[in-house]
Amino acid sequence: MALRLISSGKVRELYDAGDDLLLMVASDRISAFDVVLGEPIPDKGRVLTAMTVHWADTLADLAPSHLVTADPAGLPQDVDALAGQEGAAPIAGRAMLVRRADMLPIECIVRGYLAGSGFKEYEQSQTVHGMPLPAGLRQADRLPEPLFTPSTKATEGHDVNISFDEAADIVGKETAVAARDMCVEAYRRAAAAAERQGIIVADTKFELGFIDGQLALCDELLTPDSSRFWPADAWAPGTNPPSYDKQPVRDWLESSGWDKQPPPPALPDDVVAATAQRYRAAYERICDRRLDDWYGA
Ligand code: PZK
Repeated sequence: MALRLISSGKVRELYDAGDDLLLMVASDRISAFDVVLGEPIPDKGRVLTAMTVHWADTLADLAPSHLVTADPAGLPQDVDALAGQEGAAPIAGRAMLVRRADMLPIECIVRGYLAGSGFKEYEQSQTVHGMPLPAGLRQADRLPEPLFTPSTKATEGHDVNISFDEAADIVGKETAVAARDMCVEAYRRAAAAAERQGIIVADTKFELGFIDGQLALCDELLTPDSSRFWPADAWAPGTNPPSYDKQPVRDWLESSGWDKQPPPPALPDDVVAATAQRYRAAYERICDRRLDDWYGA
């Protein structure tokens, strides 16, 4: 049976694998300033997949996940036909078989540090996501407690922040409470583990769904594409810390004079190589594993 494409994101594809299973394939594509660049980052798809599997395993006692397997031996036979279709790197190591879930129509974001839109809001109103915070916090400061800051999935453009009560109106109070508790605890656990490895998880986005009536972690888990990772040694409150993974791309694009409208300029080889190195280092440091030990090496 051929794998039918269900959904194509900026950097990932989702296929129907039959029997209530889906195949999620992470490409090597990279986006910056909301635009997908023309040059793939070698091994980026393997890094995202390996990290997701690492976190699904690490958090397994806290929450079930949709993951079935990333072992190429356990994937449907038809995956080999996909590589040609995508014209890209081999599928091994960047594909995950997952269980189909009834997805919650909200994004479950947890913020442990004051960054991005959270910092902008704080500057204006001393709140994050409408929640009052102590005075005197600086950009990149650690928050007193991690905050659950859900949003709705916009079909186009940026997601819209919603309050906890609005999330409860959408998914039901009981589910909203369970989602919040699961995500905040998963963030605490992952952030503490990453911190021991010298990486700050400033914030992260979870996607949850029901599988067999149980709330489960779905989608990618605590990857550079769903999280803000900062090197702890470059972290300083009052500054905007560099992104662990994408900073070479952002810096080069900023210095290129690009107006941030598509099409983006072609990335030079040295910027691609530096970025690939950062993704590899992110996996090896945060997960304390070697990328060469992951499928598809
Ligand atoms: C699901 N997405 C986002 C879009 C991607 C991913 N286990 C699941 N069951 C049902 N639906 C989804 C999942 C998961 N994960 C995830 N959309 C639907 C998405 C495009 C490409 F890889």
